[in-house]
Amino acid sequence: MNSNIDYIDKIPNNVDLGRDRVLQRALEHWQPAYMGWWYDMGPNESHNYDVYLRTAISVDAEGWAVFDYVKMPQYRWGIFLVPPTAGREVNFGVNKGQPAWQDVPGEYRSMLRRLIVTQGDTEPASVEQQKMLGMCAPSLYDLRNIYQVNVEEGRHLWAMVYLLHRYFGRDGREEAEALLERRSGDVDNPRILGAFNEPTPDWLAFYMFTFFTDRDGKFQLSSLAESGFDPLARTCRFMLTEEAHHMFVGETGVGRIVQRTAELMAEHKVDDPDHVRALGVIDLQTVQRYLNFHYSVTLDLFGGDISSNAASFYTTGLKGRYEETKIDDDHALTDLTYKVGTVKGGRVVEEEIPALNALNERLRDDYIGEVQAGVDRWNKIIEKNGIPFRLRLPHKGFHRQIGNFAGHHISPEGEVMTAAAWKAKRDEWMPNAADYTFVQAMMTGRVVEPGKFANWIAPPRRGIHTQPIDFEYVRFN
Ligand code: BYC
Repeated sequence: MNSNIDYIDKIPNNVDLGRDRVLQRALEHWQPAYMGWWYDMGPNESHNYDVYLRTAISVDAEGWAVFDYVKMPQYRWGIFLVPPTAGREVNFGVNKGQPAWQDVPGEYRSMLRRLIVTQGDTEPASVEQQKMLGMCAPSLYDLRNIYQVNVEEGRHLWAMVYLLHRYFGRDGREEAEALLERRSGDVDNPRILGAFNEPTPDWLAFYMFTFFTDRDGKFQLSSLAESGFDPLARTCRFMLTEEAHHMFVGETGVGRIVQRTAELMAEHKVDDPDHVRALGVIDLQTVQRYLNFHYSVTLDLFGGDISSNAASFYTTGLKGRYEETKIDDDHALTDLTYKVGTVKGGRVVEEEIPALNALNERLRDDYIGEVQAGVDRWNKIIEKNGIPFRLRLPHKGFHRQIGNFAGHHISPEGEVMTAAAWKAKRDEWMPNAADYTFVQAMMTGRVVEPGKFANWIAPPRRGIHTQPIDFEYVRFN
C-alpha cells in the first residue's frame, strides 16, 4: 500500500486517488485496519474461496458491474461517486438556490459528520451480523449472494470513510477508525442504531433483513442523495445502484421460502403449522412472526416521529426527503403539517404536527408503501398455490422502541394493551425460542452441490448474470 500504482490498481476509483496525497496517507493507515476487520469479522472461513462476484471498477455502464471469480480478501473495494451535475444547487431548506457545496460548510460540520458516521456504521454492522450464515447456506447461488451483499456493504463503508478522510481531517480519521472498532451487539461498544445490534441467526432472518432493513438503507441513502453537500449526494447515488441487488436477495429469498412451503402445503393438503414443519419447511405463521420482528425494528431506524434533528438536517440542506426534487411544494415546509400517530387515552390517534418536525415519519410512510407492495407479491405466491393464509404488516405502533409508540404495548392490529396482556401474547407475534430452534435445526449444514437447494427453499427463477442456476458460484478450494 505504498506506491501510487498500487492505489490505482487495488482501489478502483474516480476521485483521483493517485494524485491525492492527503487521502492516500489517511488510507495507508485505515486500509490495513479494514483488512484486519474483514479477516476477523467478515464471512466465516471464506477467505480462500473463489466467489463469482461483481465488482465496480468504474461508474459507466460497462464498469459498474464486472463479474468474475474473486477471493474476497482480494476484492477491489473502490471509491465511486456519480459524475457531478453541472450547476447543481441546494434544493431545499434555508440555503435553497445556493450552489451545492463542494466542501463542508463550517457551521454544519458536526451535524454532517454525524450523519455520515451513522450511515457508515450500519455497513460493517450488517457484515458482522451475517458472519456465520455462509456455514449453513441453502445453495451455492445463495452463498454467492450473501457474499456479494457482504463485500458491497464493505464498499459502502469505504464510501463513507472516503468522505470522512477527504473532508473532515483529523476527527474524520478518528471516526473512520471507530467504525472498525464498534461491534454489532457488543455490550460495551455496540453499533449506533438498534436494529444493527440484533442477531441475524438464520437465513429466514437474513432474507427478512435484506428485504426490510436494506430497504431502510435505500430510503436513507435516497434522502442523503438529495443533500446539498455534493460529494455525499454523489456517493449515495452510486451506492443505491448496488443496494437494489440486496433488496432483490431479500424479497426473492422470502418469496422462495414462502413458495416452497405453499407448494408442499398444497401437495400434502396440510395447514396445521406442526404438520407443515413435519414436511421440513417453514410454516407461514413462523414467517409472519419473523416479518413482525424485522419490520418493527426497521421502522425504529427512521428515528422519532417528531424530530428536531430531522428538521435541522432538512433546514440546513443536508438531508432531504425521498425524491425531494420531484415533490411539488416550496421545499421549505414552513407552513405545512403532517399527520403522526400517537397514543392518547388508551387509543392510537393521529395528530397534525409541523411537517418540518415530521420528516422521519414521512420517510417511514414512504418506506411502508414500498414494503407493502413486496408483501403483496409474497401473498400472490401463496394465493397461486390455493392456500388461504395471507402475510400482513403489523400496525406501525407494534413493538416499537423509538418514537411516539415507544413504551406502549400495541398489538399487530393496533390495539393499545397492558404490558402484561401484550407479554402474554408475545410469542404468538414474534419469533419465540422454539421457532429459532426449529429454523436453525433445519439450517445446520451447507448445500454445496451446484444446482441443489435445501428442502425449505424453492430454487430461484434464474441464475446470476446470465449464468445457469447450477453454475459453480463458489469454489471452496
Ligand atoms: N436506534 O431525533 P431522533 C443502511 C437516536 S440503513 C438507536 O428521533 P434522528 C443499511 C438518534 O440517533 C440506513 N438510536 O432521530 C441497511 C438520536 O440520538 P442523539 C442507515 C436511535 O436523529 C442494511 C436520538 O435517538 N442510514 O444503510 O432524527 C445493511 C433522537 O433521535 C434510533 C441512516 O440512518 C435507533 N433506531 O434520526 C447495511 C441515515 N433512532 O442525537 C446498511 C443517517 C434514533 O440524541 N442517519 N436514535 O444522540 C439519520 O438520518 C438519523 O441519524 C436517523 C435518526 C434517521 C437514524
